[in-house]
Amino acid sequence: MAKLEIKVPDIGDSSDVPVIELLVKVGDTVTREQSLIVLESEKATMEVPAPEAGVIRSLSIKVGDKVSKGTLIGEIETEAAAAAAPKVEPAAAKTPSPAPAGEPLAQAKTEDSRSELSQRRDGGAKSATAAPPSAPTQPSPASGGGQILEVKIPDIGDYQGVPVIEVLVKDGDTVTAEQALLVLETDKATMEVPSPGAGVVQGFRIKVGDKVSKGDVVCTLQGSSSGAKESAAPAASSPSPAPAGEGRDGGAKSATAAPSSAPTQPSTASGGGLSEETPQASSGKPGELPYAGPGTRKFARELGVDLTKVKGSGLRGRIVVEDVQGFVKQTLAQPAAVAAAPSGGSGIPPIPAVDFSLFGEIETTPLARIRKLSATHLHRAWVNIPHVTQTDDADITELEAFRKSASEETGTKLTLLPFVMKAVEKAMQAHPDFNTSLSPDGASLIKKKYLHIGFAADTPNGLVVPVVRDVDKKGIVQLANECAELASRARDGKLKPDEMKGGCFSISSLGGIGGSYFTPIVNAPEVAILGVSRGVMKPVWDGKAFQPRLMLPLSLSYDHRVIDGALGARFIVLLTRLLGDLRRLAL
Ligand code: CAO
Repeated sequence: MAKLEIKVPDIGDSSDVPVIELLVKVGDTVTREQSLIVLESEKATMEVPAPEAGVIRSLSIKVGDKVSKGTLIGEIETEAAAAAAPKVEPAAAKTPSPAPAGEPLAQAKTEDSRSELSQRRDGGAKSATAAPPSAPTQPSPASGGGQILEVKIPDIGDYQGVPVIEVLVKDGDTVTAEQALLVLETDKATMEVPSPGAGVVQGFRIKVGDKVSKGDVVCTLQGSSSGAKESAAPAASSPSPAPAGEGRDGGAKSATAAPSSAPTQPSTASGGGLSEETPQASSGKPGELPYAGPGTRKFARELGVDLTKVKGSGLRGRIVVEDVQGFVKQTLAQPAAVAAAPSGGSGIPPIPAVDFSLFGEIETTPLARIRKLSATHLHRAWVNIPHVTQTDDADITELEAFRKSASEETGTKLTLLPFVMKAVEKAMQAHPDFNTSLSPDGASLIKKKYLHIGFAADTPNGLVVPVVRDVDKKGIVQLANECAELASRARDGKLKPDEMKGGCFSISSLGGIGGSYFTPIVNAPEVAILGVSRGVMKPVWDGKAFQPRLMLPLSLSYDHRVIDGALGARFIVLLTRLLGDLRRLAL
């Protein structure tokens, strides 16, 4: 068993980088490469992994501390470390630890980077031949003045095939130097690739999900007069994560360095190889992108969570895994709330809650089940169906006289409802589009070869719609009896569920109560509903004089996806004729 010091590895030019998250505590058993802490510089979010598997014996830093290369993070007790200790020396040399051998390696690495980068820059600025594949840009003269820069994926260490998780620009976009073009994500780091200069994006060839490596062409930038130089300057001052790739190369070159060297590099450094003078893949918060670490991003992606909608609770609003979990819980809870709520959903802001007790005494009573169900049903129909309501008056003077005498003759109480029901049935036969439903995908019309009509019944527990079957096969007296019987059982709450299903059309009769026209809501998936109001005596001009006539206000609402205005008007005109002329109704 041996204790191994864990130190902050080479994090490029950055120093005093804040620790924003501790992912382990003393006593935790960790695996090799497991992330221990999260650092965040201006441009990079970096996770520092464990150099070996073992037990965390001490932690010397806390959230908010500022660390630089070589800062002691803590100690890990590991048998592997003890066994490997002699071999690891070169690895330690690669780490940013104060080990004497470490510095030369770290320096060499930095120098390598610089020399490679200056080559790139020289190549970019002076000649295309000098530009190696890793060069991010290849300026060439543009016909319209300025330069055409070929933007490539910069050195992202020895990582190959890094997934693109976000594309931030498209062809034709004008970008400024340093503006993020796309975001890459390794398992440990999120990196943005900024534009090497100002110009217009052309030939953008990367899409989300593509896997990219150093040197892959991203796009060209047209009209960039300052080109690579323009981008190089600001990059120089930006913190550049350590070149893990090279670090790993170093590890590979040195047999003794073995794997232990790599973990001491911040994993963000997988975006390494970045220099002060090149457009670089920088990790971390990319402009308007949600502020979250790679682990959180991965977690969010697995759940299909859009991080832009999640509020971060971490330091400076950083989104952490718990925020994503909370968002998912809240989202899952919403549909139930929306279904139960009288408003909300469909992107429509809900009606704000009001504390009515501020204005006087109140009493809150839970809604009856039927009322809650019909609220949901009506709301759904109102929101989903484009309603049109067409009104007209039917002259029922003769019908009313007949209704009264027939009631006496038959001994059956004949209200207006069965007459209206029969008239509706005849109008539906004439206009079969009223006896249809739209398929759920809205792509076809389902024609029904039966004709059942429901009627709205007002009950103490709320509105129900019993359905009279095969109206076309029944006479007025039978319809009157069935309506009375169904209405009576509806009021007593004794309707069977099946007796409220299968309707092709609905009638809502408020004539017994009063009022004139109204806007009935289509009883989906039916396509139309007739509102009947109270018949009143009105003076009607017969061409010679005003005559007192009993006029019945009718309000026909229909689904405009299925029934157009002309058909709606034809239907209601036919209905008034049928109700106005008993002979037609008898046909
Ligand atoms: N014009 C004038 N008088 C009318 C009339 C009309 N349009 N409709 C009914 N009447 C009269 C009836 O003839 C009856 O009078 P008498 O007792 O003198 O004969 C009286 O009003 C009561 O009739 P009714 O309403 O009890 O009977 P009905 O068959 O016409 O209606 C029913 C039955 C179940 C439809 C009705 O009782 C009912 O519940 N209506 C409310 C429907 C409703 O709430 N719709 C709204 C749905 S959307 O929220």
